[in-house]
Order: sequence, then C-alpha cells, then structure tokens
Amino acid sequence: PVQPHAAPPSRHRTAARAAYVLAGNDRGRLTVAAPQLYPHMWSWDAAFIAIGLARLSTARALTELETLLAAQWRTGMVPHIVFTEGEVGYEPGPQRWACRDITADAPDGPATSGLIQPPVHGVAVRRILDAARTASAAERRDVAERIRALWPALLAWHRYLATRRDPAGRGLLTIYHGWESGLDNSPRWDAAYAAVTPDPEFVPFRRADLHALGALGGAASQRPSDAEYAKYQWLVEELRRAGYDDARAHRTLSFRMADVLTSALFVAANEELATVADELGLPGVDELIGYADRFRRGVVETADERGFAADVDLRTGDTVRTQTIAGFAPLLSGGLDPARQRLLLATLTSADWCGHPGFVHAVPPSTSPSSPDFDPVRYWRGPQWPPMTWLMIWGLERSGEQETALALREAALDQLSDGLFAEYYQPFTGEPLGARPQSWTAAVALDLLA
Ligand code: 9YW
Repeated sequence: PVQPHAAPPSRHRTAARAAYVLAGNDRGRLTVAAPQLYPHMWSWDAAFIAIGLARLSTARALTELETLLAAQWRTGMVPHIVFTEGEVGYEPGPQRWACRDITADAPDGPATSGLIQPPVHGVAVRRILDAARTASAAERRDVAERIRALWPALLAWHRYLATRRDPAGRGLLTIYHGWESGLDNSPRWDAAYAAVTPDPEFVPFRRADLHALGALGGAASQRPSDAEYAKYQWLVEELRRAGYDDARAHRTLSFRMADVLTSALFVAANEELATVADELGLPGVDELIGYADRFRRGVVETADERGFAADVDLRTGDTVRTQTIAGFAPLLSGGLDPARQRLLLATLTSADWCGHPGFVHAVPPSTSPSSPDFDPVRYWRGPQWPPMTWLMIWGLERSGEQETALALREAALDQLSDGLFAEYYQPFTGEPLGARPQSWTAAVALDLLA
C-alpha cells in the first residue's frame, strides 16, 4: 500500500501564499490578472484562476467563469479583456477599443476588448466539477446547477470558434492579432508582423505597460519593443475599421494566422466539456467531439517528422516553423502516432528545451535557447511561464506520460517555491520577471500543490 506522507512544510507555505495572492487580487466577482500591470480580467487568465480557485472554493471558481461569460458577445465570442470600470492604468483601454460604439455584437454590460484568447475555459469547468467530487451533496448540486446555467454560453463560445474562426473547416483557429494567441511577441509571429505596416498618420498611444513595469522595478527589455507595440496598436485600429466583423476581418486584416497552440487547446477543451456534458446530461456531446476530432486532425497535420507542430500564415499560405513552445501542441491535442509522440517527448526533455544544462529549473522555456530568436528576459521570446508549464504537465498526465509529467511537476514546484508568483522567469538565473504577484501563477501553484 502507498504510505500517506505529509508535504514538506515549505510547500504548505507556498500554497498558503498563493491563496493569499488570489485573495488580494480578488475584486469580488473577478480576480485581476496582476494589480499594477494588468488591473482587469483577462480571458485565459480567468480560466487558470478558476482552476486554482477550485482548490479553495468551487463556488468562487464558478463566479470567475460567470463574470467572464457575462461579458460574452452576441456572436458567442468571449472577449480577451473585461475592463474594470474606472481603471485607467492599462492601454489600450475601453475608449480605444470602443466596441459598443462600433458594433451591436458587443455586450451592454462591462466594456470589453474585441479580441479572443485561447479557449481553456472548458478545462476549468471540468476541474471545478472534479473538485466537487469530494464535497457535500449540496455543494455538488450547486456546482452542477451553475454549470448547467453556463452551458449555453460555453457551447456558443465553442460554436463561434469552430465556425467564425475556422470558416474553411481546416481544423485550425484563425487569430487576428498576436495578443489573441496569449503569446504576444513570440517569434511565431515575427514573419507575419513584418508585413504589418501602420498608416503613416497613425499615432501610437502611450505605453502604459512600461510605466507600470518601471514602478515594479522591471526593465523595458522584459516587454515587447516599441516597434512591436506600434504594430499591435495598428492591428486594433484595423479591427475597428473592420467593425469587429469576422467576415470582414478575414478579408481585410494584415495579420491572419492559423494558431496551432490555440487549436490544440480547443481540442482539449472540447473533450473536457464533452465529458462534463456526458456526466451532467447536458446537450452537445456529439458536436463537441466533432470539433475535437476536426481540430486534432488540423493540429497533427502541421507536425513535422519529430511531431513538432507549426503555425500557418493564412495570408501567404506559408507554414511557419519556429522553435517555440507552441511546437508541443500535439502533446495537448493528442493524435500523434506513437513513434512521433516519443520523439516529441524526447525533444521536450532535451537540452534544446527543458533539459538545457544551464537552466535553474527544468521547465519549458517559451522559446528554445537553441533558437536564434531566443532572448532570456524578453517576455514570450525565452522566459519560462508557469501556466505554460502547467499546461504541459496537464497534457502529459492526460495522455498517460506520467514519468515526464512528474519530473516537470517537481521542477515547477521548485520554481514556484520562491513564493513571488512572478509573471515569468529567466531560465538561466531563475530571476523573477514581469508583473508580480501574477494571479495565474499563484493559481497554477495552488493546483500543483493540492
Ligand atoms: C499585455 C494577462 C495577460 C496574458 C497574456 C500576456 C499578457 C497583456 O498578460 O498580455 O498587455 O501584454 O501575454 O497571455 O493573458 O496576464
């Protein structure tokens, strides 16, 4: 029999600190992503936060998803930012997006952005349902009822993605902006951004992010560059001019990428929701499984002989192969043949990735240190991001790769035991970078420690 053993005290301390961080960033019905740098609700952060909160209170975890989904657009789109009224410390803010003035599809409630982020919400729903298994009958009933109430919104979100973001039915989701990938300035998007040219009259707005990071003692070298930011802002302008209309966006935007990581996460979320539907007797199981199958094929089709996946530039038709964490998308979607699955795992643990001998913690960097695009401090171009590590652990556990998952989990817990819950980490020094404390970092720590 397995001997029960207590976790070392430092882990308890880390869990307690993580809970304290989430409580501190709690604004009642939502948790801000990071108080100084990101004082609003971000879509995929909210899902990770709900995964962490599920370990503390299934009721509070559901509230997080309810708040996000209350800001859903009439098209089914779940916006990437839900703005906190009166908060002016983030750009672009609600005035710049002006969604409600531009389209009747935007909700009447809180102001939102007009973009998406990766659809990991279904993963959170399943985790909340699972967390309720050992709860009282009353709590289980409450969780089931609230998931039932959210169900039409969740289905509409997945339907929006499967139709408007993949009109050609190729099994890959289109993004209109690097921000939609959640991996903003990843080298994945360099080639596409090279073709984005702001109008000469376009006046870029102020870099509130640099100001906020400076106040935290961080350097501009940890954020995207000014040249990158001007393009990010210009794409928002293009989207406004397209009236936030998907059909027009597909025709007119100067950035249109098929995002393989977002697509793989969509596969996983469809599978998780299908399981929830099956358990709670909710409609849509076949539809969700159909989406999962279609997008799994789409993801696997991009993989090379080592199983490493790629994005596709929909404007040029080019397959864009970069040495970024998105290459591991098939570990999240499944569907690789066993030989390539083994090769992809070997790549993940190799010196080009987690196993680099110079790394303080053997967790995946956002970009491979062997890539010429690698930068150990700049955002998605090298640093290690705890929610990405969480996703890899989760994907590995789900596909039965327990040994690799366990090694990653231990390394992740070591990294998180600094108790700072930074936004990202320098792989060679272990230095915490970006915002801190960052809610989703605390949330994944809580989940991993449970
Ligand atoms: C920004 C909130 C968000 C994350 C993104 C990350 C960053 C916002 O922060 O984007 O203005 O740079 O790239 O994935 O959701 O944590």
